[in-house]
Amino acid sequence: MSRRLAQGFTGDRQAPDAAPVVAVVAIGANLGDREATIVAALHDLERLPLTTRVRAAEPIETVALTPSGPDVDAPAYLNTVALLTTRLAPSVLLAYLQDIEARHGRERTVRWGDRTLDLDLIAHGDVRLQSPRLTLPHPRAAERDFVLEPWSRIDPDAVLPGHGPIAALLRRLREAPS
Ligand code: A4P
Ligand code: MG
Repeated sequence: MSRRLAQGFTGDRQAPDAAPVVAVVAIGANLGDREATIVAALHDLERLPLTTRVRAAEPIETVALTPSGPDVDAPAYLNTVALLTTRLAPSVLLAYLQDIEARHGRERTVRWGDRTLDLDLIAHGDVRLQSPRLTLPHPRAAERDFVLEPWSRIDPDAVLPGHGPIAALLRRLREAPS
């Protein structure tokens, strides 16, 4: 076991001999061949070190959410969620996710801009963490239908740390006036 990969760069304190945890990765794409990119990204996730299992939901088509709200004229997203069984520390996993995004042509221009691939770390076991590079759980996950819906399809009983069962979060989102 690599101590550095399990311990992280920023003191995120995953003990080197810690049991594997389930990490939740949200995947989104709204440019290029979205499906092919997502399939390739899932293969990349399967090849990560200290990671033994990757399960993903069937991708769903979603309307682009922009800083000014949902935009039906923007390219639509394919969104899915992958569950990784991993011993990688959160900060190390995030660095791998950003490397995979870059290899699939991700460019950062405007906030919430169109992208070939976005990989967000939604949760890492029950870790709660706030650092300049990484917040866990992902600060907007509880409000995101396009995260909670695919996640609930592969793990209906999942809990978002600090927010509660994702089934209840989804119900609340759908009952909220839009
Ligand atoms: N960062 C901090 N915490 C995390 C985390 N838990 N996971 C930092 C990933 N990154 C995290 O991210 C910006 C910075 O957040 C990074 O430098 C990282 O260190 P980014 O990937 O460069 O940019 P982003 O994804 O545009 O930012 P953000 O604010 O995370 O975006 P959101 O909130 O995820 O929204 N509409 C649909 N239908 N489907 C989508 O998937 N996605 C977005 C992005 C907007 N609209 C969408 C979708
Ligand atoms: Mg992102």
